[in-house]
Amino acid sequence: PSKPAPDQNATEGVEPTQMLALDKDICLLVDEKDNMIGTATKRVCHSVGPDGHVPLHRAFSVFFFNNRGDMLLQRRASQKVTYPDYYTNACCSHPLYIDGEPEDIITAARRRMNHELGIPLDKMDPEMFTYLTRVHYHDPGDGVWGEHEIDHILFFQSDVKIKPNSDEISEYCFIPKSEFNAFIPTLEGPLTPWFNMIRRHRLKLWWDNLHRIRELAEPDKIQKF
Ligand code: DMA
Ligand code: MN
Repeated sequence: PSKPAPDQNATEGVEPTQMLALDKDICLLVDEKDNMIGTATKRVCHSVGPDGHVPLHRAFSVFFFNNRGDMLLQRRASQKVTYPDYYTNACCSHPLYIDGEPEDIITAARRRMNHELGIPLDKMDPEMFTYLTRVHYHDPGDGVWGEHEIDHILFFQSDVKIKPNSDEISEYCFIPKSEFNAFIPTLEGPLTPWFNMIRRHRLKLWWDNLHRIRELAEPDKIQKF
């Protein structure tokens, strides 16, 4: 039996806003050095081909800490197309192609932190974000919807009040660093592949150095763990 064509991908139970975004949002295709080489819909960028291939595109992941240094952990809503019900970092999405131009990473991060976490734009100055590094990873997901990204990693620390959007996030909590390792195995769902990769390779180093996080930035690197 052959795999469904991209426009027949299973989307039962998926909420209308998520469905619309699949064809409305235009993502940025990149090469392995993160040079933009074109554009494609969010649907195309997340459709797993018969050979397991997913088009490489640009993304971002925000790790959010309060001023005590506790980290926001969230559970993706059941209605998400990719990785529904997975536990993950505060906010992830894609810079889009808007009005004939590629959106920059911080602009995209502020737009999605506003949409997903309800943080007012004026409480997120661009300078509050630390641009840490880039991670190249591929994950075939459920075999229909997957990821293949150059993921730009951002840290954000603030005591700003959040109001999570239930279309995006079903659960959340701030977890103290000292409780993190014991807490993860108690979760009743998997971790997203990108969060798990960063957790294994970098999170401790970065979390231990929150007070001087800018010194750890390696913006020119593209890591493959
Ligand atoms: C995509 O995140 C980006 C990464 C790093 C996986 P997402 O699936 O949460 O995007 P969106 O919220 O736009 O659906
Ligand atoms: Mn993606």
